[in-house]
Amino acid sequence: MPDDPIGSVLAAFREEAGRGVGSRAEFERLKGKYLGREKGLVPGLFAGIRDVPAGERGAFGSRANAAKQEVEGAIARLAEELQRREVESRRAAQAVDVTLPGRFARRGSLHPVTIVRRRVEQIFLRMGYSIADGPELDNDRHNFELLNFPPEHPARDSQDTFFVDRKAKSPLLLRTHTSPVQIRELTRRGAPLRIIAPGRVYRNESVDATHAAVFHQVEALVVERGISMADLKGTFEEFFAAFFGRPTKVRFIPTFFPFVEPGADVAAQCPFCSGAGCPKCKHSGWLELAGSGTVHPNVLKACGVDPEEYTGFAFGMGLDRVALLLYEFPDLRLLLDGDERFLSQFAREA
Ligand code: 2NL
Repeated sequence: MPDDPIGSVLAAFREEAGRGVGSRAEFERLKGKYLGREKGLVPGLFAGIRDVPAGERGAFGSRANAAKQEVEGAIARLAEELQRREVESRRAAQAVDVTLPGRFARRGSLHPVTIVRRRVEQIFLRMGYSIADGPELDNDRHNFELLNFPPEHPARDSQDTFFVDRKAKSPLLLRTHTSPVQIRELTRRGAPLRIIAPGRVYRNESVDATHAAVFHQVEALVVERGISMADLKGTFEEFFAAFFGRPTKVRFIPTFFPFVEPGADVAAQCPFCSGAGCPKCKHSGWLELAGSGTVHPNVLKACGVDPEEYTGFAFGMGLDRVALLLYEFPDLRLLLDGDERFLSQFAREA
């Protein structure tokens, strides 16, 4: 036992603590060495009180207590200091270097068919139509039967239609037009009615640059008292004027669809050459953009509407071809490939 065990423990502690601690491990070692319950030097001082002559024990005890307080105080300050350094180094590790160049978030763009669809929707919304939606997987009844297709009509052939379940009570198929949406809407809401039904449709076609098996259309259906082909023609004139931004002549070419009578293909005077002839209209001066007609009485009846009281017109227009016309890309398949080099060229908002 040295002459002054308290003095030498304190001196050793002051020297070590004065050097500071570089890490939590060093701190724990220092704390254990001096304050450890079993082998700590400070508790050891108290154990050594046995060897102190009886008359000096009081003074020894007071000094030992003072030493203990000094060591505990210094250890607590070292712990705080260590904690502060740890927090600081975590913060530094996460810090943002504001002088680095920023990371640019890449912005998306709208699909060309979405742009065209939204423009068409806006125009018809202004004309008082509502937008209807429905399933892409539908059945023969809604896609064909209620639309006055005879049972043996060629469109019902698997050459033209993707059937999903032929054994179902009404065979399941991928809709070949959005007419079934309109059929449901007319059945549910009745007349008068003024709707458009935009959406994706499917036909079992051999795919090439100008034919797709998956494409998009907008159909329209108006059922009111006294509706005629004249209303249909006026509607197209108003629509094309808004869509092309200029007055546009409209021509009807008689044709046949089972769900309308009479039926007409709709040609708009080519807005790119004002009818003079250009590559876009294949030098004809006209663009055939839709099929249309006045709704067949059988279709009205099938939807619970009395054809003696109400008449209607309807039309269907392909959106993919309109997009191709506006943006002049070379291949319809680009619309389905999801190639960003193509898609990122279109507007970000519309
Ligand atoms: C085309 C032809 C057309 C219709 C669609 C229709 C819908 C109902 C009743 C009657 Cl619910 N008609 N739709 C009428 C005529 C033509 O589309 O060539 N589309 C691209």
